[in-house]
Amino acid sequence: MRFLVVVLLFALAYAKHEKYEGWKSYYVGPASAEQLKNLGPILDQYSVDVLSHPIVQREGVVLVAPKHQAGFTKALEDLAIDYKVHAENVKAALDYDDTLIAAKKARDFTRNSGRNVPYDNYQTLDTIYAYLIDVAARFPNTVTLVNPANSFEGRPIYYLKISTTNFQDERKPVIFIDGCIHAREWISPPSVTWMIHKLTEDVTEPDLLENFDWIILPVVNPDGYAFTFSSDRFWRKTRSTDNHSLSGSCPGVDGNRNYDFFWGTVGTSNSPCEDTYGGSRAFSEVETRVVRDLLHEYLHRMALYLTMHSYGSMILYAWGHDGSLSHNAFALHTVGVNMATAIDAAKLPRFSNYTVGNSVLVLFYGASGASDDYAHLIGVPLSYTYELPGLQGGLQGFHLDPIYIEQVCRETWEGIIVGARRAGELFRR
Ligand code: 0X9
Ligand code: ZN
Repeated sequence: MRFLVVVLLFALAYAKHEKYEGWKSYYVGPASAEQLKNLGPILDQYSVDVLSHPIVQREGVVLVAPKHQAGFTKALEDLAIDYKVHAENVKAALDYDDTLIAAKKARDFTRNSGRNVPYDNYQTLDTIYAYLIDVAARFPNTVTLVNPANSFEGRPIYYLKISTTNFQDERKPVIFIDGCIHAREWISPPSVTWMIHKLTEDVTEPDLLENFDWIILPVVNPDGYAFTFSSDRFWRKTRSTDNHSLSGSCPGVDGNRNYDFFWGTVGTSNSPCEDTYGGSRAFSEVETRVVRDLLHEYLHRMALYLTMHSYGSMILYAWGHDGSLSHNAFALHTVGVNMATAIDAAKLPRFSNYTVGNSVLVLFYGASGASDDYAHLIGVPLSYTYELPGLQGGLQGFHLDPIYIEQVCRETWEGIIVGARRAGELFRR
């Protein structure tokens, strides 16, 4: 019997990531703006899945299915765009990632006698939620746990309100930070939950707790996140099936194409089988409606909204559909640079410096229906997408090795400190 269980467990472990058998991943490094522009249509033509967006002179990482590999590499060669293979077999690289996660878990287990926190590894939704519930119970004077709605599949969506005055002091600016609208961007929940840690368990910047009211929503898309653990590591969307006649076989909507900002126009697909499917209408998804409602509820005093994605070490701002600049572009840029400079000063030398700018001008692709633009459109003066750091050249897997998670949390917090203080100054004025 025991033998059977072992065999079964083994079989299960090896059945994992099966979908990616034979897929390859590539570093792609456009040398000029011209090459970056030409790359866009190639990525579309070969249904390439972009894990990290290439920018000029900084390579990105993309996934390519077996049937498209020959065409894709030929197209790059024809345009003299630099590329190299990152993983010969994506399934094997994912298996390798799993061993890194398991190894760190085993090491930590002996250190902290089995207590898991969401910022020491890539943790399950249950572990993240247990932490939120625990913090709310331990810090009842400053923390309130809220479950505004459940996800499409019925999981709670949770956020924490952190405030020394229970959100009663209307003069305080509100800062709203969310994470993991894109399910596969696993570095996002640790970075966001670390902020909770820094505002509760380890307060080293008391002014941030005293002077601001915080809304922190670590996992906008719990269904998608759970699915990346159970079935498909690279799942990006929600898991809804009520958008389209094809949604039964192709579930989910790209949450960051579902907001009512030039919805359905640029860098988005109207096919539910695509990763950037925008949904049947703006705010078709309960998950994006939760974020929308929070933005509106506290809009009159919301100074800063951040949505944490990965990866690429970038801080991006409006307008993300056409590259035009908002009236607040100067403040957006200077505060963005201030945050990036603080992070760069705290980062490890092997991580890239942050790039700051309008998202179209940095990424060379427009995307409508994103949360950063929607927040800014309705009046949040400072609204940004963070693309957190990711894989560094030379590593074999796709996750940032979990040994670097805490580093990313710490350096990102340095950016938040500066961003919050600058937002506070601007808001008061
Ligand atoms: O494409 C996205 O949604 C974001 N990149 S990601 O790799 N995390 O998917 C970038 C969004 C930038 N913001 C806007 N285009 N408004
Ligand atoms: Zn993302």
